[in-house]
Amino acid sequence: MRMILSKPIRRKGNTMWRYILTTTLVAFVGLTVCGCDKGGATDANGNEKVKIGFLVKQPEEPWFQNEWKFADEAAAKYGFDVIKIGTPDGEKVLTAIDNLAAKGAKGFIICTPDVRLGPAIVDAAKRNDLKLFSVDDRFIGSDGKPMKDVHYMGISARKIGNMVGKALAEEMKKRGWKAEDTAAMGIGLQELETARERIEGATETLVAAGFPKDKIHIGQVTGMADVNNAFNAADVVLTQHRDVKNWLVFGMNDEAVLGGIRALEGRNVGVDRTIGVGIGGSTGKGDWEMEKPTGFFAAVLISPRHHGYMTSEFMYKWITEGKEPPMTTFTDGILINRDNYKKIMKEQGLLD
Ligand code: FCA
Repeated sequence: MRMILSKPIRRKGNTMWRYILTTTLVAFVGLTVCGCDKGGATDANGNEKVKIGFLVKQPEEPWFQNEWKFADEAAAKYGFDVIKIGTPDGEKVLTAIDNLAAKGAKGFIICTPDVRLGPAIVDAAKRNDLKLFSVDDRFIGSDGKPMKDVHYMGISARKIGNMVGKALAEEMKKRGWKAEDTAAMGIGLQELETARERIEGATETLVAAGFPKDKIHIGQVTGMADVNNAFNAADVVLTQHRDVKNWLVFGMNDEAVLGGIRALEGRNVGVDRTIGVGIGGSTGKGDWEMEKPTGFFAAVLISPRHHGYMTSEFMYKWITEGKEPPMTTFTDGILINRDNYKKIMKEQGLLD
């Protein structure tokens, strides 16, 4: 290029062209670097990519890893960037929101570590001019009620709980277990509305199927609903009810049920005396990958694709087209077990 340009130009002109070329080059490099400095790649047209934050309370849990994975799929389709941040406590949430704004993000999706942080998160989003979408765990306002003015996607918790109760009752019948030999244990997380509804849903369906209400024992997790905390909650229930032969186990998620099953195994109550039905699928399937069956009998598979892909898509269109997402979206589940989980999870894009 330089050669062609320099040919017809006299020396003075030549110097001038060189100057123009050099400054253009410097400006071009400068612009590119400047784009990187703001933390953003550019799209095919050289425009800076839209950035969307995705904050989750338990980044180690497969459910949340899947949400991130599907958010990335939406990002690849539409050409935006997802900034993924694990925020296990309130301080981390607020720092993350400020950081997102500093990086030029335009909005974020969050599963909060504590639903009572709702009003503080709304304030932080407003202060930083960020659009906000809550997922999985619904914010609670200062009046103690769900914040219905914050966009939200959650699972149809009661309905999914009903599916759990039905699966437990049917399998108990199939095994011919007598009511007098059997008790049920539900592991919940009291402060979480979606968890309460899941537990209530399972309980009401068990009772409707004829299971005695006074034999349904609920344990509450302290902190996050992971297997360890659920194990501890289950241990309290089992210590209070030592004389039970067979156990039905349900909970707010797979982790809660697995905690219950591990606690039972610790007391030598194994697969022949346990029916556990989870909610999630991705963590529970670990038990189905083991050669020897455990008490984890089935799970309601819920959709991280919807909660990850769709929420990010909603947010992207909100930012770029001004299209406001629906205020509330509730998603469904599918009952899976050791025999059919591979097929169904493949169909749902959750297994290769
Ligand atoms: C809550 C639970 C998760 C998952 C999600 C849909 O956030 O903690 O395990 O069930 O709802």
